[in-house]
Amino acid sequence: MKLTRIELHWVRLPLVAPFQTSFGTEHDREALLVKAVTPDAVGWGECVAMPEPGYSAEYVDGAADALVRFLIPAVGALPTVTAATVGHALTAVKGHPMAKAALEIAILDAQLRQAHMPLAEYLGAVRPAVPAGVSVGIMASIPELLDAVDGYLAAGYQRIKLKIQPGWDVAPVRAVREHVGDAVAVQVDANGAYTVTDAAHLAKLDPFDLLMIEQPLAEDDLRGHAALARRLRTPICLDESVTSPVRAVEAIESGAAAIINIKPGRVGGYLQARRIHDVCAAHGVPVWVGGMVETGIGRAANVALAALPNFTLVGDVSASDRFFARDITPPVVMRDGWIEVPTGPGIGVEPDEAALKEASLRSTGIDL
Ligand code: NPQ
Ligand code: MG
Repeated sequence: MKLTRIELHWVRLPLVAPFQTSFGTEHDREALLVKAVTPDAVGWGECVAMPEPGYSAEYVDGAADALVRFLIPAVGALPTVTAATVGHALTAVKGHPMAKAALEIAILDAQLRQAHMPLAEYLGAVRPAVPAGVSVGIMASIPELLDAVDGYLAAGYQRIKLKIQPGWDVAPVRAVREHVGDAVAVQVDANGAYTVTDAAHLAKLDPFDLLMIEQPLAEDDLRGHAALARRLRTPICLDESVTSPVRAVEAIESGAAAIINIKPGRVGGYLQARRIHDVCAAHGVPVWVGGMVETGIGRAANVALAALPNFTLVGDVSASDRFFARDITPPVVMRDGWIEVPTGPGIGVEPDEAALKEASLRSTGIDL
């Protein structure tokens, strides 16, 4: 396949409600979309970096700079390109996994559209639909939190994830467990807001029968997570810490993680995400697909990934309307708590011209 042009599109979508996590409060989603143009097809990818480096070191304009100056020229220099060779061509550039992932999936989408093959089929999906889970932000009060949870359960979500931080942990989790009863699947995510000295405090979450506690400690603290795991009954899931298949094995073998959250952006792409899925399966460790408040572009691709066999836990795979009144693609929808895996070629969706125009902040194109 010959790449003729790459475009970057900066977009901003208002959120239906503010989304607060331990690293900040978002009122809208600013994202970067990558369009790969070939003589026979175009493909789309989404860079999940946020405007500020709060979740990880990457941020939108840094990712765009890395793409324009290093990553796009590196794939542009290839005589011919397929998605399976993109990763190798980009290894000379250190870091920037979210930027790399966006470029790779845009190229893969173009390639699969040309081949009339859905992304799910290419990745090895084994189910036609995936269960929908929802991530619930930190709220101003417990009654507000219970209202939000009630709304998501009424909508059909099969699993609730509560964002926690010091000062918003035991009391809201207790309140939710008492409110929803024992049958509802609940887990929590701290985005690294605690330290290992909080072990006794975090053990107070044990009575609430949580599926897991996600990333309680800092990204680089595998030893701390292993030590914490010995103090908790609640299983530990790692998100930010797992940046590669090697890191996944380290996390598993050190006892730091019993479960792994896989986000294609965090690990450098859907192919790397599949490798982590495979290595976790080989270790008997279940995985689930994380979310980064994606537009329909990234969301549709995540649904395809979640259909692989070892994605046995419910992911942060929500309908578009969890976050956006108007997505830039036809919305990803949930029916009876399930989201259908796209069956069209490539990622199965593309931006709606008018919606993209409305959300657009700016764009640039590089002819190759
Ligand atoms: C997580 N996601 O699992 C994250 C991180 C996160 C769905 O909880 C705007 C854009 C706000 C991306 C908040 C979920 C965000 C974001 C949180 C990503 O850690
Ligand atoms: Mg997380």
